[in-house]
Amino acid sequence: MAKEKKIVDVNDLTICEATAQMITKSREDGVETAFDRAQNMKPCPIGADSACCKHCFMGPCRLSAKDPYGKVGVCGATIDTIMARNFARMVAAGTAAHTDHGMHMLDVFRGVVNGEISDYGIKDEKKLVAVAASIGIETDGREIMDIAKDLYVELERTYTQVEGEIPFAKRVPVKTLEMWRKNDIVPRGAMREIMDIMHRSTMGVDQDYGNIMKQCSRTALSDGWGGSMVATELSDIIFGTPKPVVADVNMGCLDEKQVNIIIHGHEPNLFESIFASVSDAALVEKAKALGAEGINLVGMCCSGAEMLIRHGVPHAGNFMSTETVLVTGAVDAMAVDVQCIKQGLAKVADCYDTRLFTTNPKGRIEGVEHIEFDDHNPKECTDRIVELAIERYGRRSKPVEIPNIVNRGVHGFSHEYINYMLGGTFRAAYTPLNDNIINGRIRGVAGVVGCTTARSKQDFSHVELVKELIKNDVLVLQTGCSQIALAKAELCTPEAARFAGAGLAEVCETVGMPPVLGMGSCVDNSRILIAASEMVREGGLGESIADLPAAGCAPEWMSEKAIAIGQYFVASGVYTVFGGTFPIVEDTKFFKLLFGGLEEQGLGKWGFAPDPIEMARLMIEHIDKKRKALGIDKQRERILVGMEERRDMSNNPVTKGCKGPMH
Ligand code: NFS
Ligand code: SF4
Repeated sequence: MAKEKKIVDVNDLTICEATAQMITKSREDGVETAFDRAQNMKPCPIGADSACCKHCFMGPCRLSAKDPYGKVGVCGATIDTIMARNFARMVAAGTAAHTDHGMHMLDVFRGVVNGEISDYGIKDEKKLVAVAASIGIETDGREIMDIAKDLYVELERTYTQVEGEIPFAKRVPVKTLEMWRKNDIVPRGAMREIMDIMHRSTMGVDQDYGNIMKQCSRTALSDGWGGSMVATELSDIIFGTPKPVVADVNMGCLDEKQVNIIIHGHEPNLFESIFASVSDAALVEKAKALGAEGINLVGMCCSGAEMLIRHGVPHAGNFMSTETVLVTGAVDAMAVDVQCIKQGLAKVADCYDTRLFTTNPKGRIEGVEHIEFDDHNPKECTDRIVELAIERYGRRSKPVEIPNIVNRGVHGFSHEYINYMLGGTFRAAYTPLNDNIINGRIRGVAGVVGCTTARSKQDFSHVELVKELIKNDVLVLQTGCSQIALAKAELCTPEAARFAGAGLAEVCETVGMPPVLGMGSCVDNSRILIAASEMVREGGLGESIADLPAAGCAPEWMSEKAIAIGQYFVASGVYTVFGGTFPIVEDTKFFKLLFGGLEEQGLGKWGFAPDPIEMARLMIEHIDKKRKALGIDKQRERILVGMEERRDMSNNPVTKGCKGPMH
C-alpha cells in the first residue's frame, strides 16, 4: 500500500503570499512542488550532522553524533577528519560554481577584447580603468582597449596561476592580508586551490582537520576575492555598473495580457541577450499579431537579481518560488542556464504547458528542450526562445491565475554607488559611513544573504532577522535570494526607514536611502568584501576587516555555494551566522575550530542559530564587542539610553504590534 503523503498548511511553508496562493493551486491541480516533496523526504540524520563518509568503498562509514569519539571509520578516520573533509568538498563545489561562472565572464571579456564577440562591448570604461588601477596596471594616458588587454591577462591568473597571490589580493586591507600570509592561506589560482582541496580530501591524504581547514580558507578566498569578484567586476564593465533603480518584484510582475518570459539562473549574458531580443520590433509585432499587448521579460534567482539591480528588470521571486511561479499558467517560456535549477521544474512546466529551455552546455535536464547559447551569436538562441514563447502564448488554453501582488523598491547599491551616495559627487568617500558608525547613529553593518529552502518557512527568517537588525540601527547589505525576500516585504524602500532605530533612520532620511541595500546576486557578495575593505581603508574602524563592527548571515541557506561564501567571509575576518541547520556534530574539535578557534587565529568565525531573533542577537552582540574593542562603545551607549526610552513609549511603530509591511 502506498504511504499516505503528508500535507502541511501553506502558512507553515512560506510567508510569501503569492507563493502560498500558488502552492494551494498546485495542490488543487494535483501538481507536486518542492514544498510538498520536502515533507515526504526526511533528511538523513547522520548526513545532516556530516557524520558519514563515502570517500572510499571500504565504507560508506557512519559515525554517531551521540558518541562522536566512540568509533572511527574503517580506515581509522575520526569524526573531525570526516566532517572536515565533507566541509572541504562543499567549499570546493561552491567555489567551483562561482569561479566557473566568473571564468565564463572572462571568456566573454576575452571575446570582446579580441573583437570576436560583437554583441557585447565595454559599457563602463570608468570602472574598467578603476579595476585595472586597483591591481597595479598602468592606466594613465593609455587607450581603453590596451588597458582591457592587460586586465584580461591579469585576471586570467585568478584561475590559472600556479604560484604567487591572486591579483585581487592587492585590494585586501594590509593587516588582513598579513594575517592570511601568516596562516599561509593566500590563494594562488582558483583551479589550483580546488584541485588541491579535492586531492587532500580523498581517502588517505589530509587527516588533520586543522590542516584541511586551512585549505578550506584558501579555496574559499579564491572564490570571494577571485572567481566571484571577477564575475562581478567584469559583468559591471561589460553590462554596466549598477546604481539605484526603482523596480518591481513578486509574481504580480507577470501580465496575463502579454507574452511572459522568465529567465532563471546565474550568468548575466543570457539575460542581457534576451533583454535585447524582447525589444526586437519584428518579435514584438509577432506577439501583437497574436493578440498580446507586448512581451514581458521577468527574472528569477541570481541572474534575475543582477538584471534587477542593473536595469530595473522586474523579478518574480527567489529560489523557492521557481516551480510555483509556473503554476500561474501565465509563463509562456522559462529559460535557464546554470545553478539552483530544480529538475522538478520540468514536470511542473509540462503540467502547465510552459515551454522550458536549457541553454548552457553544462546544464541540461533530461527531457527538456535544449537551445544552446553561444556568446558569439547570442541572439540566435534568445530570439528563438522569444519566438517559441510567442507561439505558446498563441495557444494558451488553460486558465491563468496570477497573484495580484507587486512590491516596489529601490535596488542597485554597488559599492561604488554607496561611496558616491554617502559622500557626494565631489567628495565620494566612505567617510560619512564611517563617521556615522563611529558616532553611533549606525551601530554596525550586516550582510544578510543566501538562499531560501524547502526546509524552513520561505522568507520568514530573512525578514524577521533584517527587521530586528535595522530596529537596532544595523545597516543591512543584501544579495541573492535574501534580497528578493526583503524586497517582497517592502523593506528595500526609503520609507522602510520608519522600521529602523532612531540613529539609522536619521541617516536614511538624510540621504534618502533604504535601511536595506540590495547589491545583487550571490557573486555580488564580492561587493560587500570591497565595501568592507573601503571602510577599513577610510580609517577609524580598525586596521583589518576583522576589526569592523560587522557581521554576516545566511538564515535560510541550502546550497554548497553558501558554505563557500560563508567560509570566505569567515576567512576575511567576518563573524558569519547560519540558520536552519549546520552540518556538524557539536562539541567536537572541528566544531570548536569553526565556532571559535578560527577567530583566535585572527580570522572571523562561524555562528549558528535556528531562530532569526537569536541570529540577530548573536550578530548585534558581536558588533557591540567590536565597537568596544575600537573604543567607540561610549558614543553608542548614550544613544542607546535614548533609544530604550523611546522604545518604552507604547506609540512606537517599531514595537507596537508591528507585523511588518507584508500585505
Ligand atoms: Ni545563491 Fe543564486 Fe538563491 Fe542560494 Fe541559489 S539562486 S547563487 S545559491 S538559492 S541565494
Ligand atoms: Fe570509511 Fe575511511 Fe573510506 Fe571514509 S575513507 S568511507 S571513513 S574507510
